Amino acid sequence: MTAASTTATTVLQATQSDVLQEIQSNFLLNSSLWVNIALAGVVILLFIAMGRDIESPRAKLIWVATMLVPLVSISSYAGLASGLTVGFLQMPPGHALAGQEVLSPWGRYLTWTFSTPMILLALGLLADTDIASLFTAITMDIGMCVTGLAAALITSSHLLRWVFYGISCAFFLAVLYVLLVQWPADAEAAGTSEIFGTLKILTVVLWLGYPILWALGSEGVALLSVGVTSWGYSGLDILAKYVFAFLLLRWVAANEGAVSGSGMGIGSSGAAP
Ligand code: RET
Repeated sequence: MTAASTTATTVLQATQSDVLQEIQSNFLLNSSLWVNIALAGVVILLFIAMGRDIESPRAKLIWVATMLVPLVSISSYAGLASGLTVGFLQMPPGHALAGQEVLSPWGRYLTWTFSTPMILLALGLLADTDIASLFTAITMDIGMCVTGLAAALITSSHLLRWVFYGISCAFFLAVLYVLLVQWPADAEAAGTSEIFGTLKILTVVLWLGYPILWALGSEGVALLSVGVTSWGYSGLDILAKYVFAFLLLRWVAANEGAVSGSGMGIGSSGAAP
């Protein structure tokens, strides 16, 4: 090992353990992460048990997509709690914490790129929507998460942080349009409108909390501390992921016949005519 690479390794290790120390010394932040790891573990076991008798391909696909939500979550929170996906960022001039090193749990925004499409896939399959509409919702959602990650990571310009925040909100509007306008009609035709209506309201109301929290937290105007913001996200996650997924799976397990028919031919065994 050369002297240069030894130094680089030492710096990297020092940075990650610094981050870990900072997380562990902040009880509010640390507890917001570990509570979710424990909860995701319990939820994974519960969902395995709830889905064991599901047989039809479309219902199975809904179950796998729903299972992936706590699976991604436990990995995401383990990444945050270990300090791997958390870093110190120096905020640019103009930001409320300009010049300060702020702890940024950027791994959250990264892993939403994997978890939120699963939520939408499950909802789209429940509504038995068409593939173009499903593709639109999922790609717009990925766009929202990736540009939200960019907004959090930009340290070169305060203005550009908010420009990316605005782009992310524009993607979010497209997701909301699909959820509120297109899929309710599909669910009506598929005979799943009652449960879809409940899950749609839960999703829309809770998802609106995320950009509000981002704007108020240390990434945005810094009215809320890192620990309070993290508990805010953790609380929203508990409802938007675990409670949402539990309601969906409980319904699917009890009403498998209603989601076993064919529609767009994605989750169903029969090919589209
Ligand atoms: C950000 C900031 C930029 C603007 C917008 C956002 C929206 C985030 C949302 C996240 C939902 C996450 C869920 C995670 C579950 O695993 C990125 C906060 C619009 C809606 C449901």
